[in-house]
Amino acid sequence: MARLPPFVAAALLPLCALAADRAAECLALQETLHVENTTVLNVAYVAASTNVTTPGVCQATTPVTSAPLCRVQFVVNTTSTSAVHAEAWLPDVWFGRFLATGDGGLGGCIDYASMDYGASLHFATFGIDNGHDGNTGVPFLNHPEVINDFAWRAVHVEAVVGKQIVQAYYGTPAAKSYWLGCSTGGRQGTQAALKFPADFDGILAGAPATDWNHLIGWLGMNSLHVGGAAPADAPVNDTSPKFIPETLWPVVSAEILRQCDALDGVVDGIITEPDTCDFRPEPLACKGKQTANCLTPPQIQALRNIYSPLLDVHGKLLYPRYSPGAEADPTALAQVFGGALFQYTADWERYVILNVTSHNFTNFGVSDIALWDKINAGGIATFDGNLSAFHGRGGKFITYHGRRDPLIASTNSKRVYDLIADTLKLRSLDAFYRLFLVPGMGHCSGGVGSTRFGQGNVDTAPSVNASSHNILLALVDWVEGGKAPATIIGSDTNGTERTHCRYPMRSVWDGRMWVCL
Ligand SMILES: *[C@@H]1O[C@H](CO)[C@@H](O)[C@H](O)[C@H]1NC(C)=O
Ligand SMILES: *[C@@H]1O[C@H](CO)[C@@H](O)[C@H](O)[C@H]1NC(C)=O
Ligand SMILES: *[C@@H]1O[C@H](CO)[C@@H](O)[C@H](O)[C@H]1NC(C)=O
Ligand SMILES: *[C@@H]1O[C@H](CO)[C@@H](O)[C@H](O)[C@H]1NC(C)=O
Ligand SMILES: *[C@@H]1O[C@H](CO)[C@@H](O)[C@H](O)[C@H]1NC(C)=O
Ligand SMILES: *[C@@H]1O[C@H](CO)[C@@H](O)[C@H](O)[C@H]1NC(C)=O
Ligand SMILES: *[C@@H]1O[C@H](CO)[C@@H](O)[C@H](O)[C@H]1NC(C)=O
Ligand SMILES: *[C@@H]1O[C@H](CO)[C@@H](O)[C@H](O)[C@H]1NC(C)=O
Ligand SMILES: *[C@@H]1O[C@H](CO)[C@@H](O)[C@H](O)[C@H]1NC(C)=O
Ligand SMILES: [Ca+2]
Repeated sequence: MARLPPFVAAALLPLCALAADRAAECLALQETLHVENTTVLNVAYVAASTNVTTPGVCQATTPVTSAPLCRVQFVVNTTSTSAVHAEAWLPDVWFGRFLATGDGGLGGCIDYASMDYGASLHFATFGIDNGHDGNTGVPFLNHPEVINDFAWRAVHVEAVVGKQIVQAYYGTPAAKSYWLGCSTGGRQGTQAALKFPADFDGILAGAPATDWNHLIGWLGMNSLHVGGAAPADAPVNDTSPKFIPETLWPVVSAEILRQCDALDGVVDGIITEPDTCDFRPEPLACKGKQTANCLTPPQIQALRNIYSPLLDVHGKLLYPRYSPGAEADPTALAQVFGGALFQYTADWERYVILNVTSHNFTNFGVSDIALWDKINAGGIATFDGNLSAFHGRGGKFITYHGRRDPLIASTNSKRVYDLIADTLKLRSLDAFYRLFLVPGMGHCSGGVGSTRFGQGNVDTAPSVNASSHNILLALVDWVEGGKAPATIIGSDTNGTERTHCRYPMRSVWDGRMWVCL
């Protein structure tokens, strides 16, 4: 169980007050809250479970099950040409902890689902729009300060301003501060550990979009491998001989499983270690007069390209290959292999790198990615192994990655681990940094297997509300109780559990059960 900080009894005292008093204290923030560069937009006391909708273009509706809480919407000017919109959800029952949440994709949408999750666990929880409204790159065009917010500044502003709001509302500072995010949120958490090591005591960074320039370039290259040369906002290009239609992908996935499912000793539709899967597409080639359920030579070559690492012109690794098996996730077809160029690649190239609104992507390739590296807008790369300051201040970092992630190769999270270990000259990072690899899981959640372990996205409720099964509570126990998580137990919707291992340990079937070796 996550322990309560020592002063929590004091923090809970106001609970005895009537809800009406609580509501009045909340609404008073509209007048009493004074934080530098910050304007309070709206304050509301949310007394009971209700639905809230993201303002602006995001328009996601999320049920607030964590009520009663005080909701504060505010905006922080970061420069004269940039601002971060943010929210605080301050639960009546507060356990003395601060939690900042991150974003997804090109991320301008406050992650209400994660905010509700944090508040339900009694964190004073914050969310940000990462400095712009909506999940596209349009606001970056000729706005370098908006790029800076996205690349590194918004997470710092969230921590600095958020902690002041906690102090103002509860009358005492948060005892410990945490980060929760996945995908872009995982990159934001990593960036915070690198650039602002004092901001968070504990960071939970899922499927991090680290090595951003190479990742987004690689995703675009994957679209191009199947001929998707059109910009993302143009009609899909399914006329290329390289294009693999929707009906053929299940044939590809079945062949991948035929070759690799049993490598881990169990035929269960899960490739526990995709890095050992040496998938060969040749058996899928059309033979004789066969035209159905088989692939032409250009399609076979497309698969070879997809399942090979991306190298620069000198043969140096830019980004690991696509994970065999991950193509079975519906997001793969919807966003990467569907015939349109991956949207964020099109957006980054146009709005951040070339500063144009339209561009011909037919010849997009590693030379473009070299320019992305050179510009490295806002220091977005987030590929730096020097976590010595975060380690030195006693910070704890947990990361996790689904091995069937269709958007970010989990192999890259191993690569980041190795980079940190090399940089800090440590054989193991166990003392402060742990990576849990999750067989079968898609991007942040979902997929096949035991993918629910309290990581805070939708459909991640664990079967047991304890740090053995809940990775956020495990982080709290590590930060506050010194108890590091050796494993994390995931469950599926039926309660079937599997123990997830921390890298460099492997998940091994011993004939009876999965063990970490
Ligand atoms: C933030 O910037 C806006 C627009 O430039 C301005 O109207 C507002 O007064 C600024 N707010 C603060 C608190 O500086
Ligand atoms: C809240 O939204 C959910 C869907 O997310 C919907 O099922 C429910 O009916 C809504 N509740 C109210 C009170 O609008
Ligand atoms: C307030 O904004 C100015 C720039 O507009 C910046 O220099 C200053 O650091 C900001 N203050 C805080 C606390 O972020
Ligand atoms: C789960 O446990 C946490 C930490 O002990 C607690 O804050 C939370 O209220 C519990 N949630 C449920 C649904 O029991
Ligand atoms: C486009 O603008 C960004 C700043 O927003 C700058 O870093 C980049 O160098 C510009 N690109 C080119 C090709 O000039
Ligand atoms: C579609 O792909 C083909 C072959 O790769 C290419 O020649 C054509 O230009 C593409 N069409 C568009 C609209 O990008
Ligand atoms: C895009 O570039 C390719 C290769 O240079 C060329 O064949 C094609 O016509 C161009 N498409 C457009 C719409 O200009
Ligand atoms: C890592 O960063 C620290 C400052 O936080 C610096 O003192 C140290 O030299 C850096 N180490 C390496 C290997 O770059
Ligand atoms: C849960 O059990 C049902 C009924 O046996 C089955 O149809 C379903 O596929 C199972 N779900 C998972 C995630 O295994
Ligand atoms: Ca298997």
